[in-house]
Amino acid sequence: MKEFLEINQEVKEALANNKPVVALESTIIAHGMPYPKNAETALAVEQVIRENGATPATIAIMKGKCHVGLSADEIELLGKKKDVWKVSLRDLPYVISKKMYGATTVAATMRIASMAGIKIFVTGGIGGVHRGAETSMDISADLTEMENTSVAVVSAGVKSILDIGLTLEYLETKGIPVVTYGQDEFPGFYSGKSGFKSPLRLDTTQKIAAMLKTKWQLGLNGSVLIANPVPEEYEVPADEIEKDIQLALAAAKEKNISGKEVTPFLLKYIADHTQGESIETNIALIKHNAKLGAEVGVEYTKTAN
Ligand code: PSU
Ligand code: MN
Repeated sequence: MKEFLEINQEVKEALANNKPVVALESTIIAHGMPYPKNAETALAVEQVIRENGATPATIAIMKGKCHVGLSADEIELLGKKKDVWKVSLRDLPYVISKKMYGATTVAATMRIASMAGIKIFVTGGIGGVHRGAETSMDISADLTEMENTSVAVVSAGVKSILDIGLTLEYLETKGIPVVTYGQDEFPGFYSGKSGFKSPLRLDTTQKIAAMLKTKWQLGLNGSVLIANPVPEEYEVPADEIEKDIQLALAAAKEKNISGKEVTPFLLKYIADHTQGESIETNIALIKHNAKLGAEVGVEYTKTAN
């Protein structure tokens, strides 16, 4: 495996010295947001992680290697380049062997983070069970990856382009703890509310870090979903965004969008139809997640000695 892994100096040193490292995905850069907001956001998120005492490790595939920790120029390139492959788990051997550029989803990022020895990963929202999955069978590989790989994921809940209830059921089936930070309700990505009760709640980063440590000490492999509600001042109320979600789903159906294109199509449609409001919320919540991820990372390295 080592021949495919390229960990940059800063991340290598942090890991060797048991300093907190937070992994970040790159699909959100190449396929989740328009340029230049995507690259600007990626850099700002790294900055938040640094300010909160951890080292950021943005992950992407470049020229046959899994890169852990990117330079500002590399982030800019991924944000701008047109032919960057969206890489979920199944795409890794294809994109690596063809030496292509690839932006990693939650699933692929978690796997590479785990290979590098990183325990905490921050994103905006994970993939999940799609609405209508009972006929389409569209369930993100993010969820199966979370079953297997012992990297905790900080997310603002699950975007309501998905079926939130079914996603929570799936996580339960796979034995993945879902813990919401500081409230009883599971957050709904653009909004702090989703209408679903969170399976678990913890109110301090110390308690979250202790739970991660305990889970993995028990030999229970797999992820923990740490759900972090978007701050109220950045919220878009659920009923406002629902209209656009309905339109996005109808447009996807009409255009026969399927497979890996579904999620990027829906994200772009909603961004285009909310005059950028959803993008601003997205940026705010990722930064907010980065802060929590770094804080949990700091606590985890303290307890993991
Ligand atoms: N959800 C979001 N923003 C995103 C994604 C999901 O709110 O950018 C991206 C993540 O990279 C996630 C991927 O891992 O989409 C899931 O894609 P799919 O549904 O095709 O598995
Ligand atoms: Mn899918």
